[in-house]
Amino acid sequence: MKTPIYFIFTFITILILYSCNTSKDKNVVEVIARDFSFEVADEILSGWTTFRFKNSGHTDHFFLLNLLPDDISFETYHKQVTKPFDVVFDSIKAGINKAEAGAMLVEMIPPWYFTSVKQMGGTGIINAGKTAQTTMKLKPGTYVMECYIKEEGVFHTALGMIRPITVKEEASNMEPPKSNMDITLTNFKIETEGEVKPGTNTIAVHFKEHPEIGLGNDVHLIRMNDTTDIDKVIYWLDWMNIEGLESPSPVEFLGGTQEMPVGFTSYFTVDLVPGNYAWIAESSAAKGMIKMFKVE
Ligand SMILES: [Cu+2]
Repeated sequence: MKTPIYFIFTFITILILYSCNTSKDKNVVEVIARDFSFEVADEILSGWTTFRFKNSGHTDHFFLLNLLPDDISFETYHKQVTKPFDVVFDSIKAGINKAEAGAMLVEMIPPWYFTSVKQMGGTGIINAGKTAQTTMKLKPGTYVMECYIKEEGVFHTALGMIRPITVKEEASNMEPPKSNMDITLTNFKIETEGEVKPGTNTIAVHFKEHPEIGLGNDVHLIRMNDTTDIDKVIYWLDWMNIEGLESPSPVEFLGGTQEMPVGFTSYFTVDLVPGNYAWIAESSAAKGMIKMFKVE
């Protein structure tokens, strides 16, 4: 006959196995943004990964992940891709126009950047003190984590917010999260299906199209108030403008997702209270990629 001790022992064993399995299934990477660096593990698992991004700085930050081709090192990327952006922005400050700046970038940046570097997501912009959460599927490789908000006309990358991260062959068992709303990004539209509600929301973002030139499509979430000037926000999101991406931002930023390749989906989680909001894309807000909505 089975004694009560037997049942208690079985119950505890099941509980331990269940908790081990649950922690194995959750692949959460903590990232802390400071002014101006990222605190994060050097190596992380591949597969579905949730990034919890805490902005512990005094200014706006985000992160994006670029997957490097196998034969390109972080140092090469930093020297040949990141530095030219500093040079080009200095030239914009000195008076060249956007078309000239675009041509200068194409000339300075090696062709492998345009053909072989893949943007693999990241969080939208968040203000100081906030936390953002995003989930995406990553394959093994060397990634660059960066933030290019500006501080007195200097990109955060130039101040230290850039670093390599190795995504290992060893994969997580994690499944993608369940979402209560879907966003599809096309040229040049933000299409939504489902609704957000007060409380915690998980939004799936599907990348269906990207512009042929310039930055790809991404989406940020902003909360507006009576004094929000949306034209100012659109202007601010263009890094080629002198005050573009210069902290502090002209509106409250609550996260979102950075670009991923066509066919990919990323997820992000946000806590919302009633108010007026908008989905907005960094590069193409001026072309119509903005969608206002209310949370009631
Ligand atoms: Cu930053």
